[in-house]
Amino acid sequence: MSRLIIVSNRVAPISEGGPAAGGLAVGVYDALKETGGMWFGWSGDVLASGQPQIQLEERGPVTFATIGLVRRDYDQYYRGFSNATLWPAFHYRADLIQYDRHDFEGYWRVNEWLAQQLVPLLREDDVIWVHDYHLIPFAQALRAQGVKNRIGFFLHIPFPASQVLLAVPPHRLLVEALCSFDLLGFQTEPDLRAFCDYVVNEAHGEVEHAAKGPSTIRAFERTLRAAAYPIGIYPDEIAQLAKAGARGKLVRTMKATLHERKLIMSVDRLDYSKGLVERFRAFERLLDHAPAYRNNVSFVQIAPPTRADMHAYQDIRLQLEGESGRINGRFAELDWTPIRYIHRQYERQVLAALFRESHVGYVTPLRDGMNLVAKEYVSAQDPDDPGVLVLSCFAGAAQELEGALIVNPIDIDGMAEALATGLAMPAAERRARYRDMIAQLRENNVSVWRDNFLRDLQGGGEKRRAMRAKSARKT
Ligand code: GDG
Repeated sequence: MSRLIIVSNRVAPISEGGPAAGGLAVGVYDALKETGGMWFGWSGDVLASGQPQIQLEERGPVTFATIGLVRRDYDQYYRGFSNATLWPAFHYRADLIQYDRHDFEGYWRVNEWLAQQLVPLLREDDVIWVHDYHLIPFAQALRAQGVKNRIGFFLHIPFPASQVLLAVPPHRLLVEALCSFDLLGFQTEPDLRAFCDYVVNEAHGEVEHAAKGPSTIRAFERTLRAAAYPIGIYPDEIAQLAKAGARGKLVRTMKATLHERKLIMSVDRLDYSKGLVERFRAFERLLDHAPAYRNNVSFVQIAPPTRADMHAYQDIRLQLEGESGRINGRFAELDWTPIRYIHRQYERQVLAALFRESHVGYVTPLRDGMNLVAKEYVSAQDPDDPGVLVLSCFAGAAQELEGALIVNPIDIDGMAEALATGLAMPAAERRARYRDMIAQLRENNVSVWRDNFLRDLQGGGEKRRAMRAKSARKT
């Protein structure tokens, strides 16, 4: 069996017996343990001076290979082009795109440099799986250094419609670089369609859809394949965590403070793509239009900090602090705070238990590749008395979770109505919706996601070798 090489911007901190890692990290790490291999990426360290050196750490059949970034590379590759240009563009926020040619050059340079660091560690039959928007040029950089291995790419965030992508000045270079991979994976069919649309209409390439399996793309003098692979989680593990967490002191104390009031729960990194301001306003609209909910429902928003050294993230934080203060000032009573907005991280087990205790999971991003919180919320529910998921139509998860109350996060009244519907939904309907969604989550868990992607990546390689052998026989 070939070794698997995972390349991602950050290498997930996984330690046996240590704090539980997220589903994605666990799924990828499990695959690595089965095949043996390496996880390569940035260590998270930013060096003030000196030359970064690769650190290798062996854990059984898996090698963790990490490297620091010098300050300029961090600023240009990570804060700059990845997070100030690509992140807003790919989340349809053309108004927030910042573009600086030097940052773009830095992004490209760091990809080439990272590829150079990886090359000496590679073996001929390694299969390489690159993750996310920080590393779009990675395969092209490897190919330029003579690497012939199979290389796949999975995009965790949405792929934007062409008209939005065109706002990123080097859009053509980015798509050309994507065409150096052998297999591209997107979260959803709409993302795949957006990519194919660019290939056909902007790059004048060809797309051949298959009845089953990935589409074939011909563009920039390369042939590759692309498909949607919606990422999953391990739902039964979340259910276990939720049950165990419900017995914990923190969750019991929190429940006591509710005094039988209903609970609406949200958990998101504090990111402008997550639609938090609109969500707060829709909760306010509910209190406005349905006074019976005043002092009868509490909304808990956990929003741990992320990319806090960037202006756009400082702005959204200020905006949310303003909104939660305003709404609480308007409706709070001596014994009731309508919105508990908490700007910090909690343990996974605490989150899962809070999901289980709540009546509504309120997940309304303006755009999201998938949104694992939506899947975790459903998984954490008590099958006999489940809560209701209110889910944005712009989360990738909405393509699968048909049992959710699907809302448009721009429609404040619509979201307020969905909250009211969720809070009042009879148990039989809640159970039916839950059964539908949990079956889907079990069927498409994170192992299925990983295995489907790797099967297509490796299968593509076999097909290519057979084609090469056939043409060699002809000559
Ligand atoms: C990207 C894409 C795609 C959150 N707060 C805490 C905490 N979390 C965990 C959640 C969940 C994860 O972080 C967040 O995942 P999401 O999918 O919701 O969002 P992104 O971080 O934006 O992830 C997204 C994903 O990649 C995977 O492909 O779904 O669309 O944007 O697991 O539970 N975990 C802990 N404490 C917190 O306070 N322990």
